[in-house]
Amino acid sequence: MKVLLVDIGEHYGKDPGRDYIYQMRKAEPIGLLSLAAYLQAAGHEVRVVSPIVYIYDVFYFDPDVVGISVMSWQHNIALDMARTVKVHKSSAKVVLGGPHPSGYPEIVLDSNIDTVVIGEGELAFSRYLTALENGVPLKEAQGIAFEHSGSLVITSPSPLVEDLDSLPFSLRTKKFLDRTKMGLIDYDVDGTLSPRNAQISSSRGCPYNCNFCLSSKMWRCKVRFRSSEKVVDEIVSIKSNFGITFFAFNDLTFNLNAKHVHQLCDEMIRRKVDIHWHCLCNPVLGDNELYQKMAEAGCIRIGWGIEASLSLRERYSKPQGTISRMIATLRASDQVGILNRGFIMLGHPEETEEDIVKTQRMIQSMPLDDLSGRFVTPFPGTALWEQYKDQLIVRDCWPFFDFTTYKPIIKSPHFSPEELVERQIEFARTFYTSRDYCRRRESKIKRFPHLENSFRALSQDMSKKGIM
Ligand code: B12
Ligand code: SF4
Repeated sequence: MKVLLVDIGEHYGKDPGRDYIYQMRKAEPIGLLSLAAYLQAAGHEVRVVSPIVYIYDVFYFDPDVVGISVMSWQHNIALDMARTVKVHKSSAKVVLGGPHPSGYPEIVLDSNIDTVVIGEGELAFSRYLTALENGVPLKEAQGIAFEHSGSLVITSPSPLVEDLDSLPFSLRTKKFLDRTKMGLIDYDVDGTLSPRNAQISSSRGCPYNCNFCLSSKMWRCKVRFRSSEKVVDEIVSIKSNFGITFFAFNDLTFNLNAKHVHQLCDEMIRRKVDIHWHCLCNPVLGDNELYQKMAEAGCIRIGWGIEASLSLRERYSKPQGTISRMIATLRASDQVGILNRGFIMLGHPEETEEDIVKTQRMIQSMPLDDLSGRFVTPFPGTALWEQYKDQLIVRDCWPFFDFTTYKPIIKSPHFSPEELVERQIEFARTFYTSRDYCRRRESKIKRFPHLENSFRALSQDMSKKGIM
């Protein structure tokens, strides 16, 4: 079959407000590129395109199926695209996948959408295409949602790919890699980095079930690992084919299994891959030895899910053990020269002024080099959505547009949305201008002089935005 896969990316709805805390890395649409490789290997003709050219391909590539990957903020854009596809080629099936439809399969009730694929796409989408080709009734395909007589039908879950090593490498292209861009603090760390970056996975899934996160819906709390040999084979092939030297691991909790991380790092060191990379970690896991090994293998920055370790109430009730553990972990990675970025969320409806002050104090005590401040966002499919879906601040005509984590979304009895934005800016300002932070930064540059560029770039950006 001919399958056109569309990455909505960041082309539409660019909102300057979204970038004010830090400049986000731009990445290739790795989910679609992984699907594309799998479908090609299964004999389909596949093309992955950006939204600028998709309509050209609807005419000239003439696909049987148009697949669109959707995040919540892209809800209306996906509906518009589906409508346009149907206007120009009514026989093409429109299939949505990715985080938003996985948590909000109701989107399939829109008359221009034929099917939603829920969660991991390789097996479910490929089997759906086979069912289409063979005229098998949709209800027999697993892991999908469709509309029948005005009602939503969700079929039984699709099996997950058991052996991740059996998947082909994602279909990288120069076109998508050339559009990628580093975030600020990890840009040009030692004057040799290319601003481009590639995403890579060493695992899928996360065993935890944080109330704001979609991971359990998408990957069903089941963690699967790739062998270190395969991961490094893929890194080596991307580096030699495209000259990429910076890699972003998209594992949900990279440091979940210390043995796996040690093996992977040993393999990178043994094969002298000579790259830089970053990953997302849980600050209550891992020890000095692990972070030492990661630094030796080229890790330059870790994004720490502070929220993933502490719920709002935990932050204020029994935090001491957890917070000391987090500080010890952050110190271990700080000591080997890794940049520590903390992810923190404000805007929980229970949060009071006093709570924000306490959170600030907690963050201030941690050896963090930069902060990514977000607002609590109840994505459909999460426990938080069920709790707060009736207390949202939304634009009527564009219901999910502000689901980017950069705007307050839940009505708060304590703050107006404007006040929350002010509090967030103030939070960042207090963090970056505090004596503790300035001392830490100076000490880090003294210990690791190659990081000076990164800190300078960050300070310039923060002062441009009026934060520093
Ligand atoms: C790495 C990552 C990023 C990276 C790279 C994103 C990218 N372009 O790949 C960066 C830092 C750039 C990023 C940015 C953002 N992210 Co992000 N990100 C992730 C993370 C941690 C991993 C994603 C990943 O690489 N997965 C591995 C690949 C293989 O999986 P996948 O992309 O989901 O694709 C599979 C399936 O979804 C499915 N599939 C996907 N598309 C399609 C399409 C079709 C037709 C079909 C059939 C199937 C299908 O098949 C694929 C293969 O199995 C997830 C966490 C999570 N739980 O998934 C959040 C996550 C995707 N991000 C999220 C958000 C909100 C954002 C931001 C809006 C803001 C933010 N908070 O960072 C921006 C938006 C950027 C944009 N393009 O608009 C949310 C999305 C929730 C939602 N409902 O919208 C998630 C789920 C985290 C969460 N809060 O739970 N992100
Ligand atoms: S927030 Fe992080 S730790 Fe929590 S469920 Fe999601 S991926 Fe796992």
